[in-house]
Amino acid sequence: MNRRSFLGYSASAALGSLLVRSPLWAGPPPSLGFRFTDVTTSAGIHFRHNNGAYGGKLLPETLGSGCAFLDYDGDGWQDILLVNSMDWPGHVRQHSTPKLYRNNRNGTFTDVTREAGLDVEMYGLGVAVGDYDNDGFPDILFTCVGQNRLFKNTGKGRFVDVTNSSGLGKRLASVLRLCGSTTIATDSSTCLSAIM
Ligand SMILES: [Ca+2]
Ligand SMILES: [Ca+2]
Repeated sequence: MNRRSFLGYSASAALGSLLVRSPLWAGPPPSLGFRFTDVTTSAGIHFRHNNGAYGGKLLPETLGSGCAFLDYDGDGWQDILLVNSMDWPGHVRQHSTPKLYRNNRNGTFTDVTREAGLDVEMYGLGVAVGDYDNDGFPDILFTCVGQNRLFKNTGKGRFVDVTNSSGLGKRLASVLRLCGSTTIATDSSTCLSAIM
């Protein structure tokens, strides 16, 4: 047995011994003390993501999309925002938008996308929530294939697209600085910074 064979044999033997003794192989795992139950449908969430796939096998189709919990109406109950993509140009088959679900405070949610002003097609991938204008209401930044979109929360149950007025128009990848007061403060001035 040469040196290389000996080292390979030793490594295999050590790994085998480790696996045999590992708790991972010692039977079923202990109870965690809790379980998750799928309540998507009973909670009123009827969302289907559209990645626009038509056979071209484009990279963004594989990236999925983001989601966020946010209390957009300030009632103290977390609402749900689900990012959506869309059909590719030249292969349009359906209208697909992000979805906003308002918390009904009883374990169910109501689709308020249209009345909230978010019935807007975009090839969304990710989302960030923050109060960029420090008015106490969380705003929404979608990161997209193409134009990123910033929606300002009016505080009256609606969002307004401020992408262009905020200086984000036609900036597909940028670093911007947004004044706000919430979770992504990067310095003592409590200003939000976003990197896209
Ligand atoms: Ca809420
Ligand atoms: Ca705000």
